Amino acid sequence: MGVNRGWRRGILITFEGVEGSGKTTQLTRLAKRLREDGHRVVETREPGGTARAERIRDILLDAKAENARTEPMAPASEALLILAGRSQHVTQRIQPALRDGAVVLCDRFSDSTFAYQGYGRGLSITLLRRLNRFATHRVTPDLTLLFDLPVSLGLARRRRSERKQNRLDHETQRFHEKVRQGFLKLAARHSQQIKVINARADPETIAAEVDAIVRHFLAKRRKSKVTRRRPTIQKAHRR
Ligand code: ATM
Repeated sequence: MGVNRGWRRGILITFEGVEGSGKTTQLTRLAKRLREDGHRVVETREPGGTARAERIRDILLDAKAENARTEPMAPASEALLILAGRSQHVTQRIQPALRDGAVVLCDRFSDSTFAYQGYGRGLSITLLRRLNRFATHRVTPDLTLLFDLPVSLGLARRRRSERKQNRLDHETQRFHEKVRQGFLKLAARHSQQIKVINARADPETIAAEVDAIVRHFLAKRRKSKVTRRRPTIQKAHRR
């Protein structure tokens, strides 16, 4: 985790997964529940999240057939555009919100870059991590919810939805499979940060699981704040 984890700051929770995993719906539901509990909540997404970054998103996800045929996007170009948007998003929106003590809920973040551009496109994860550190000023998620489901199910859900298909939706099933496996590898390696949720379940069951994970995380964080304060008090007494 990054150097931004002092107890005075807010919390960054990211939502990850393959297409059609229902993460966006769950983000909205969690935001509502946290607000009811009195938290200040910022809902945002990537690619995008600020006016400039949303313009970069448009370039990235443009699915116009003629563009894909005549000038496919180079993987490095895709990665750098994503990171350019992230830098803008982090400095202009996420960092100020965290400094303000908000709970930031972000629909996709760095782990999507490692899964899509790393495992999916085959770019070096080590290089992507270095570039990502540069783009984010080392802002890392405190907690990541990974909504996992079989690719065929996700893509079928996506096709049934009313949302317009984007450039990445047109990628092969094999590509999306590599992305899914990439996410699972990341989760296995960073199990403290990334919690895997079975996205095949019904929305109510998923919402209850999300709630339980987030409540547990917040309680643990409150406890660690208290224990972190104690040594300072004892030191003051000794003087
Ligand atoms: P949403 O559909 O979740 O808004 O994401 C848009 C696309 O952006 C998604 N593609 N599909 N299909 C994944 C892609 N993306 C990346 O490839 N890398 C990233 O780092 C991010 C944040 C998103």
